[in-house]
Amino acid sequence: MRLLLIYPEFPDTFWSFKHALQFIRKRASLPPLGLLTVAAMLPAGWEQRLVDLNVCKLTEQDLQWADMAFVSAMVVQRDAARSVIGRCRAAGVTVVAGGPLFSGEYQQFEDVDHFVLNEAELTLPQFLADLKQGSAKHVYTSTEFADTRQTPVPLWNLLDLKSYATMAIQFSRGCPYNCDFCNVTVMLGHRPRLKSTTQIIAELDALYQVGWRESVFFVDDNLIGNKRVLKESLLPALIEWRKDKAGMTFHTEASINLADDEELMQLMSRAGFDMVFIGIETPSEESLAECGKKHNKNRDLIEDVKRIQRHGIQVQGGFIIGFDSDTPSIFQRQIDFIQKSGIVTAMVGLLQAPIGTRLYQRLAGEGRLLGTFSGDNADGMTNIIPKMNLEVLHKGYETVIRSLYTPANYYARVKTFLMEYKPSKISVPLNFEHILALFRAVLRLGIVGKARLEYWKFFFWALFRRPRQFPLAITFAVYGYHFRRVCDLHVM
Ligand code: B12
Ligand code: SF4
Repeated sequence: MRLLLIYPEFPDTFWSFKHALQFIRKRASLPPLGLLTVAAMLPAGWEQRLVDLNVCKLTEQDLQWADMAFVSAMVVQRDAARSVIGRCRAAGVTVVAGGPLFSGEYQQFEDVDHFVLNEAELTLPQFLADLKQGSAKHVYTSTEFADTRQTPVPLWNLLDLKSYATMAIQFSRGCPYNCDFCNVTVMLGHRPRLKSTTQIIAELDALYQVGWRESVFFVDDNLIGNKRVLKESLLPALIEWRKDKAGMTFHTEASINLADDEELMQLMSRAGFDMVFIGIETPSEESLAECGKKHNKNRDLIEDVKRIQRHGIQVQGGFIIGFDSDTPSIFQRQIDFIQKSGIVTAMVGLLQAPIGTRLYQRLAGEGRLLGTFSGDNADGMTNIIPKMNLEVLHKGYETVIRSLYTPANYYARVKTFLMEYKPSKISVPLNFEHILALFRAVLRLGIVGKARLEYWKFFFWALFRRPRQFPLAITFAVYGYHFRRVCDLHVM
């Protein structure tokens, strides 16, 4: 069997980091971990080629070579996935589709030969067995959750490592909480399913052996879903593991109650975690109650963020506008909150209702749904009929985005963050590519860029006031450039 593993192209979005990646001459921020994991579950005799359309092209030669194509995608890649499927079909290549896009809405894709949905650990073996017998069915699905202790080490050797800014590994799936807009729990359940510490060390060893030294994203829905195992097993093992290693900082996603646990923050920092994405959502207590985000209620969210920052862990934040309880005052409240928190990477989106969520069911019952979820949380679109006047909501949203990403506000936020942040000693060593990136930033942002005055003010502030964090400061300047470009695309 000759197999193509195809990952369709992402549009130009907040998280694509497309405009920032060119500074470090990388093509994509992260690899398609789902496909690499599936690749490791296939029979040994199969020949496999990975075609990640974010880093290379799908050529006619690829299509002529292949017997079969495995396509993976999330909703934001919907259009690109259609186009890939069309090309495979036209070339007579059998198409097998899986991953979050198809698990949620496979009925919308008529041209796919076989859907192998939900977690491949559960559905792929039956497909492979039927395929061998010549009796493969159209749809394979499961309502169970997989035992991740059986998940194999992803096939890293299929990747062109040089094309990626970050690598990805996964320790757990699922989240114990129950926010009504979130489809993580719909797809992956409430009980965090963990890999063993031995599995994670084996994955990191495999990455280290292929030469990876840059950052690694633990793509868990909520890394701290099982704190006991983290504290007693994984984090001590990671601290031990990195003693004779260079580089390889970690980042992840977690809930805000990380800020309540001094020991956990300390262990994470020592293990090499320097960044965490947290769903903060809103400073409005009413809206937090409405969406069931109980763990964010009745706390000083700004102080929580700062406490995490002081442990050497940068906080990225997700924010949502358009809850039923939101009034027009929410726009300024969100701006003030984000500026004060020093959350530099603030992903602000309008409330959307993904299929299968509690929110989707409630709004369907109230006749308040408008088509499907666009797949991009930060494109200023919504598939719900909000309580607030839609025009007021759109205008207010635009004001929030524009305000947060003006050079003046953006750099002010970076400074707020750098004043609070206490970096740990673990970092990715500077290399020639990083130095070149600094020169490209000077050229693009300091000479050609429209915001060059703000750039130079910030450059010298960071150089003299925060010299140890100067590389991080320049990285933020580059991210700011990306965010401004994306804002221009989405909120004009
Ligand atoms: C890493 C990640 C990203 C990375 C993407 C990196 C990349 N190159 O893929 C980044 C940070 C860029 C990202 C961004 C976004 N993401 Co994202 N992301 C994730 C995350 C946390 C992990 C994905 C992952 O690697 N999982 C590990 C692998 C092993 O799991 P998997 O891919 O699902 O694969 C398994 C099965 O699905 C199946 N499978 C997968 N593909 C295939 C293919 C075949 C043929 C077969 C047989 C089986 C199969 O087998 C695998 C093993 O069981 C998931 C949440 C999650 N837990 O999965 C969200 C998730 C995929 N993201 C999501 C969303 C909405 C986004 C954003 C729109 C905004 C946001 N909320 O962050 C943006 C849009 C992307 C963009 N660039 O514009 C949603 C997708 C919802 C959907 N139905 O599509 C998810 C599910 C989180 C959520 N519930 O909100 N994301
Ligand atoms: S805490 Fe995050 S991952 Fe967990 S249910 Fe809420 S939004 Fe989803």
